[in-house]
Formats: sequence, structure tokens, C-alpha cells
Amino acid sequence: MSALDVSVFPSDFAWGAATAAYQIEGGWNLDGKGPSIWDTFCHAKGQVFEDQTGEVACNSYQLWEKDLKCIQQLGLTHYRLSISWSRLLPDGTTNHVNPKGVAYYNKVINDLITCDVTTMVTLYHFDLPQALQDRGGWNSAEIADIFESYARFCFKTFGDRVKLWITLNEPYVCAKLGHEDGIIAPGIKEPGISAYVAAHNMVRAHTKAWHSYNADFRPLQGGQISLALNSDWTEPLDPGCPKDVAATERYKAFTLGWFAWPLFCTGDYPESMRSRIEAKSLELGYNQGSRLPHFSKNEPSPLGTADFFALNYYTSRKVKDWNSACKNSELSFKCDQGAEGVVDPSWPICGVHWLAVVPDGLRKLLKHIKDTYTNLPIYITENGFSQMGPVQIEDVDRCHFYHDTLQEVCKAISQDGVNVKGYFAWSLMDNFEWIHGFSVRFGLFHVDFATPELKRTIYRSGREYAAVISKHRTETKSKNVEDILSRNV
Ligand code: GBH
Repeated sequence: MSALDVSVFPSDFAWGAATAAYQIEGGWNLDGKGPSIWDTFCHAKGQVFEDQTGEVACNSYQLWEKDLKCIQQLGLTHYRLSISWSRLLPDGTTNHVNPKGVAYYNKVINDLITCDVTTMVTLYHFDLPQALQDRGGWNSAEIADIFESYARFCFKTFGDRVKLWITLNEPYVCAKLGHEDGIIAPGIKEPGISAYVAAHNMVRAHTKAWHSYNADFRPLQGGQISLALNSDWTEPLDPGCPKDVAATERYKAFTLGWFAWPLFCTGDYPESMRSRIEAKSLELGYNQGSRLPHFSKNEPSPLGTADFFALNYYTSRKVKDWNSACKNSELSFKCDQGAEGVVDPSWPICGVHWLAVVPDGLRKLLKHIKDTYTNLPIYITENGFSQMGPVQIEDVDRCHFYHDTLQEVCKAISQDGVNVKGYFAWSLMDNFEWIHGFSVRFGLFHVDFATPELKRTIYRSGREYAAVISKHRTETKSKNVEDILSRNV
């Protein structure tokens, strides 16, 4: 294994780890917190592994100091956390503010500052206030204004100290898995319709929040704001087969392109997405208007509403044509897309079934983003490796994974000229992995969920990540000293 050349990373590189409120906080009904759609989803039995819930999770609501110790032990320069919307605003609106929620996040942010750690805050990581779901959630047009008010409240309350904001985490996942497949909260299964509406309202919500920040907060607070997009890297299953090649382009358009095209390219969805959906509607005799909404001329455009590119990368897929597999009468996202992604049998699977380990996919994806979307700085806001079954504190496979991945990031920076500004490991510690509950572990720290102390223990991969960070910091420091000395002679 070749050593990692840390000098390739810029001196101000962000070394981070990420978490999300519902996955770590617990305290689901403490101190005035309102329920979120994940509370509801977990409480309706049969949806999550062994009917587990995030009621307690890592109990970060009460054990935050333990998390802070972990952050310090790793030597992180950055920590990405998410705010539980319904902990701050129990019914989702600014009509009722929960002071204990404000106090909790103030403490977290202030402690991080004291420890010289920069905070990146995600406003929405899958946990919509249930009260807003009851009003139609992401399928209702009014949600965009409500989100904007929530975002403004957070900028006003925390923006003097928080300079890196993510509006929404993975709108693709929320739209497709939450509103098409119905396998995550809010569990809506309206194939071919609901995901497009939900996604549209998420883009509108993000756009309004960005414009608010840009006009009313940036001049004083000077921060940056984006949204986090997840994407696999994809290549045709058979590169010599034109159908697979075309399917791969569609796959890209219907996943990353769905959100990146409006923000970075045209202010609208990819043309191929629009034409496919129109054609399918016609073919199926669907005549209740366009299933893919249009951006209104009366609202601000999404184009240009990201100050950096935030990427969550986990895995890769080989893509094959899916057109002939669609039944004539089927209305669905997948048939609109006409493509299927499969795992290459040569790729190892780590833990959870979907996670094929393909570190070099990250390098290719970074280059693709640079070439297709933007030259803005890129933060890798999530990337990680899971364990299932017996716990291995000496997680050698995960160590290799982080090493290989950071090696690919190096190549992206030094050979492809990609402007990568930071890397956030998913996750700081084992946590509630959505429908898989606690059976899938992504942490740099192990959490003992069997005991109420919820003890955190560093994995070997955590120690190695800490060593990389420390090496980079030492080298940059001595380089700075050299620079100063050489200037003096
Ligand atoms: C991230 O999503 C989330 O932001 C984070 O909260 C989560 O803990 C982390 O991943 C690890 O899962 O079951 O075949 O339908 C990553 C993107 C997209 C990966 C949906 C899992 C489901 C595949 N996710 N995908 S499948």
C-alpha cells in the first residue's frame, strides 16, 4: 500500500466527519421537541429493522460532551451536523420557538468554536416536522416559504458563528425513496408522480433560502451556502452497446442531473428528463398535466444558488437499458428513466447490500462534476464504509477503504485539477442507520448501544484517520515556517 502524500491537500483543507440529528440525537420527545416524520415512520411497526427507532440513538442530545471528545480525539478541523427542525420549531413554523432547542444548538456550536472546530450545519436531513407533513409536506407548494422562514430563523440565530450551511441533504433520496418507493419516511408510494413534485418543492425551498441568505445575511455574516447532492459514479454495463451508453446518460440526468442541472447549468431540469417524461405520459395516456413541474417565472431561479458543490459519494453502478423491461401501463420513475444500475461482480460489498466499494469512482465523479457542472470548490460532505454483524474494532477493511479513497482524492486534486476543499467521513460514530436501524455501523467510533452509557470507542480506522489529519497539519505548519524563513533571507 503506497503511503498517502498529504502535501497534496491544500493547507486549509477541511478534515471533517458528519452526522445527522435523527441518527444521533435521541431525546425524541424531550424538552418540547415536536415529532418528525421519522418518529412517526419508526413508530408505525414493520418498516425498520427489528422495529428499532431513533428515540435514544447515541443520545447526543444529552451526551454531546462525549461527541465533542471524539471530535477532538480525531483532530477534526470541521464537523458537519444537522439541526432537528422540530426541536427548534416544534410545529415547523416560527410561530412557536422552542428555547431549549435553541440552547442545545448554541451550546454545541459554541463548544466547537472553543475547540477550534469549524461547524457545517445542515438544515434538513430527512426529518421533516410531522406537523408539516400533516399539511402535505414536500408535496405541498407552501413548504418552500415555510422552509425559507425556518432557514432565516437559523441564519439569524446561529449565523454569527456558523459560516458553512447546507440547506437540504440529498433531495434525491428524500424524493425517490420517500415519495416514489415509500421505503423511507414519509413512506409515500405514488410512482411516477410524487417524487417529481417533492423534488421540485425542495429545489424551490433551497432556492428561496439561498436568496434570503445572499440578500439579507451574507453581507454581515459572510458565510457560504449550498445543498448536498448524493451521486453514484456510473458507466455503461457494456460500453460497446449504444443502448447502455444512452441509458447511462439518462441515469445521470435522472439522479445528479435532476438537481445539479437547475442549479449549475440552465435553471431547469435536464432536457432529456423533460422529454422522456413527456413521451412516457403521452404513451400511457396520462393527461393530467406535466408530471415534471415547471419553474415559475414569478419566482427566483435556482440557477447559481450554490456557493460550493457539496457531494455525498458512496458507491458506483454499471448501467443497462431498462426500456423493454417496462410494462406498457406502468407509470414510474424507473420507466421514465429507462435505466437500471447494477453492481459489478468484481466489486467487494461492505456491510449493507448496496455499498459496493469503488474508491476510484469518486475520482471520476469529481472530474465529471468539474467538467459538467462547475469549477466551484467541492466539499465531499459524506463518504464512508459500513460494517454488519460482529463488531471489529480493528476494522482493517475500513482502514484500507479510507486510505484508498483519500488516495483517489489526492489524484483528483493533483492530476485532474479538481478544487476539492474538504472531506467529511460518514460518520463520526455508529448511529441509527435509517431502515437498517443499528445493524449497520458507519462510525469512526464504535457505540455500544446495549448499555445506557452508550460508550464511544475509537475504531482503528478512527486512529488512522486522526494520524492522516495530524500529519497534514504538521507538514503544513512546518511548510509555513519554511516559507516565512525563506522570505526573511
Ligand atoms: C447517506 O445517503 C445519508 O445521507 C446518511 O444519512 C446515511 O446514514 C448514509 O448515507 C449511509 O447510508 O436500499 O438499494 O434502495 C447515502 C445515499 C442513497 C445510499 C439510497 C443508500 C439506498 C439503496 N443513499 N441508497 S437501496
